[in-house]
Amino acid sequence: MFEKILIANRGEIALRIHRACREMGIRTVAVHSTADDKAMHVRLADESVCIGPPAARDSYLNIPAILSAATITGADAIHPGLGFLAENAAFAAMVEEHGFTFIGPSPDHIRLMGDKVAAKRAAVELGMPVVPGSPGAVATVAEAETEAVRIGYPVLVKAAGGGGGRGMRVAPDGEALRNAVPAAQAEAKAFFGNGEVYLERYLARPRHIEVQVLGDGQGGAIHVGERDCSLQRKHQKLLEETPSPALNATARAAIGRIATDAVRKLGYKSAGTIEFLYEEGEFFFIEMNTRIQVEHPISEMVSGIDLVREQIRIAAGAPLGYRQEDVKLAGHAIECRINAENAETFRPSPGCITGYHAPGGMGVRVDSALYQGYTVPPQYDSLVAKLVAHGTSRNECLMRLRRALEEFVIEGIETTIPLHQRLVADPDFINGDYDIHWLEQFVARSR
Ligand code: MV4
Repeated sequence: MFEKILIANRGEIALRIHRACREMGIRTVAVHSTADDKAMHVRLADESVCIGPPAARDSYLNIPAILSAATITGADAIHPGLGFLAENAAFAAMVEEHGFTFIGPSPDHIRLMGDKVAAKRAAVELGMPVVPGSPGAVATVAEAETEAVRIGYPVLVKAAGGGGGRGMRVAPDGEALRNAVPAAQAEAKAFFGNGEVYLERYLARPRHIEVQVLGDGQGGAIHVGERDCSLQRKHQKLLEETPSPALNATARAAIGRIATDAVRKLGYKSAGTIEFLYEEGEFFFIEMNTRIQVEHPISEMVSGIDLVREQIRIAAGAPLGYRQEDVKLAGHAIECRINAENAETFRPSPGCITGYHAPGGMGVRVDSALYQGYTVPPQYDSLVAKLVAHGTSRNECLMRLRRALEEFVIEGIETTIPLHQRLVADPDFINGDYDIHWLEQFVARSR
């Protein structure tokens, strides 16, 4: 097992990784920008190294500085967390070339899933259902039109280098497509340095359901249930829950089986998430994320499996500590993402935390790097806390969540807590009756 891990991240996820390391008896190295010298992840780590100025590109994305920090502190392994360098295949390769272990999948798997056209082709070969679409990238408007007629309008033009919703365009007819293709190609080229675009049938009102998987690259593969991540706005998730209110036991077992079969065939080694759109009883693969995700705690709450510990064990060469029949999913869990933003305008609200009290009690977990007197810097993501509730039923989970939202005190900055309070009181939400577009309407009418 590793003796020392460098955590190449900040905020709540850096803390989350530190906690897993501590429990495993592994020492930790924090890295930080000059804006983060008083951050909780730096305070808790055994050692810390300043790796640059506030701008992420000069610090948390500064590969030479991170590798130097690992060298001078004698770390064995590097955990990238999420965001920043977590899905950078070149970084993963460099980490290994410098003699450290990358706590994540192989560079080849990161690269494969980063190219959405290649990922979709792989998904088909792995036996996963995909959205009907062009077999690969479309090079010209003429080719796109031929494909669109075959697929049927409306179609969605997507960027191969994209993901997370950037560079997508809906084309309801041929005329729209003739504009959408060159526009999407230009945008994709400018944004991702890859101008390739492909077409899919546009699903009007799907839910976004993702399956948490673990693979050990030695034939071991499990899933830890699904998460319903449909409650999002501008591709930013607000609240996630597991199990999905939309699935019955048969559908759940089917999608879990499809995901684990794919992970095993791929020889995938680490934690990952396979994303699907779900509409009218059908699943369609869209992407695979090769990192630990923000919403991983809800899967931990229903399974009792420490996903970060499993990532570390697997990276150290251990086989998976669980077989599928050992995975018992119990009860219901919901995560509220609490951002330092105005709850109506979503304007960022960095600043000093003048008062702080986190909720606790039965079935409540808070992952946050906040403390009273800390100043939330303006340079990074606005996520400041994840409030996770667990209950034996969805209703019990919701009662605890409402109670915990009421208890939570964060003073000195604005947060999205008031929005969460409105959301958990809404009849549609209470009935589990929502799709990927529902939250936008809710925000518009609740302002
Ligand atoms: C789609 C879709 C409808 N039809 N694909 C957006 C993010 C990217 N990962 C995939 N996305 C979508 N792909 C087809 N064929 C609608 C979306 C989409 C979406 C998906 C998941 C969560 C939120 C979303 C918000 C808008 C659009």
